[in-house]
Amino acid sequence: MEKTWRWFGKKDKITLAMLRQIGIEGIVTALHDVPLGEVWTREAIRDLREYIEAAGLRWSVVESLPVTETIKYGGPDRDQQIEVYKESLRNLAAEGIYTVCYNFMPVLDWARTDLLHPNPDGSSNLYFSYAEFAYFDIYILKRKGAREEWKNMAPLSSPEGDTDAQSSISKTTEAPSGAVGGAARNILAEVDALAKEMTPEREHELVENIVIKTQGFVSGNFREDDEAPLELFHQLLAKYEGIDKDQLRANMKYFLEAIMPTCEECGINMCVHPDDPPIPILGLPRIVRTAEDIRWFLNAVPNPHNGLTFCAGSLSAGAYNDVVAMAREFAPRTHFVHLRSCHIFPNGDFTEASHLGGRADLIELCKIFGPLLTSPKGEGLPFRVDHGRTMLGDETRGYNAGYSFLGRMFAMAQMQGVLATLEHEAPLPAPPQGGE
Ligand code: DNO
Repeated sequence: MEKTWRWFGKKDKITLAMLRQIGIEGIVTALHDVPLGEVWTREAIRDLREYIEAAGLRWSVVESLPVTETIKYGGPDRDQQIEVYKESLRNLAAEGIYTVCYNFMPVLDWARTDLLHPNPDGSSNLYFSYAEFAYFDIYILKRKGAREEWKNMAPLSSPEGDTDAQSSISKTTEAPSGAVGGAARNILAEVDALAKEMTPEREHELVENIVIKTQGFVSGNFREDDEAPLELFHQLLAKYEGIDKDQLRANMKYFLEAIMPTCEECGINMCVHPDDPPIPILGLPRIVRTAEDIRWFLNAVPNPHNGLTFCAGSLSAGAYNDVVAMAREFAPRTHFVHLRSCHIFPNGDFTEASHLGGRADLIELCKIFGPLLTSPKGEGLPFRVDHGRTMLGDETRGYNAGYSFLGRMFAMAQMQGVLATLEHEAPLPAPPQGGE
């Protein structure tokens, strides 16, 4: 596998020179300064590519080329936005960048309620609490219908009608005795109890965590300097009125069918990132969260350029996902891998486990993905460690949430060790000579 690292551009406090020292081969990045919906010009791409190459690295993957909301909800300007997208794809390919990660999550990209959740050993992790997220939805956002939806929410239950998912819940989730069963959890009661002890500071922190600190740097809808993020939230949510799961699926299919000829022409591999967390939130449908969903979009547009970012972390946060079985099934259409693993608590809340622990079984995933090559030149399938603990002073350095240096470096070293051991046990065949 190709060892890559998500780097946030020239302003990133983690420099390319630092990454060279820790064995990174490829860079995962984006043109973070280009406003949403504008073309990525060839000049701007070339400038960043050359900067990366001058440091002895290569720009391996784009994460993300954002799909604007209008494409997701099917607004009147979606065709124009798809043309913009195609032009950016052509420009990327012309500069030699062929792997493009994106997501199809409405309004909110990834979500966490606590960005520095303390671990017993003194380091900290990202954490998702259903009750706190529901508090944000009901008491802060005051979204219409939210109370009713949370009343029926059972964090550990599988999506309706998905029998694979149902059987994997029992296989993969430990529930210590005396624990609250997910299905029986009364989230509303927890939210109301939380409301009694809530302070303005904690409310502010929740908004910061859910809207600003997690979204601001990923080229999503919200920016760090947004003065009225909640208003923007409501405006965006309103665009999705009447958009259910089937409609969102139809819009994804429309987008993929429209861009596939360009991808074929330029050799671009698209890889959608799963929904994180893999649950419907804020009354919005989420369509890349289970094996059934992934099967659906791969079959709906059965073109090898339409593929998946296998984010083991996002998938392992769903109790109904058997991550190893999914890796086996979807490896042939996987163009990019995020190595990360979650631990789900008995009540459904989850945190990010060590890269050698949790539900995802990253060692087994390395066995599955390790031997796969992405090009005739013999480059391995690109992977990056996703997130990582915040440790040993990372917290004072101003890194983006979930993107520490020492914590991620530690996780990367663990994965490098796993890969080296596997290769030692079963060496890979030499790559074909001569390239394309
Ligand atoms: C969060 C990331 C996501 C991801 C996008 C891809 O840490 O994994 O923001 O980059 O969803 O489009």
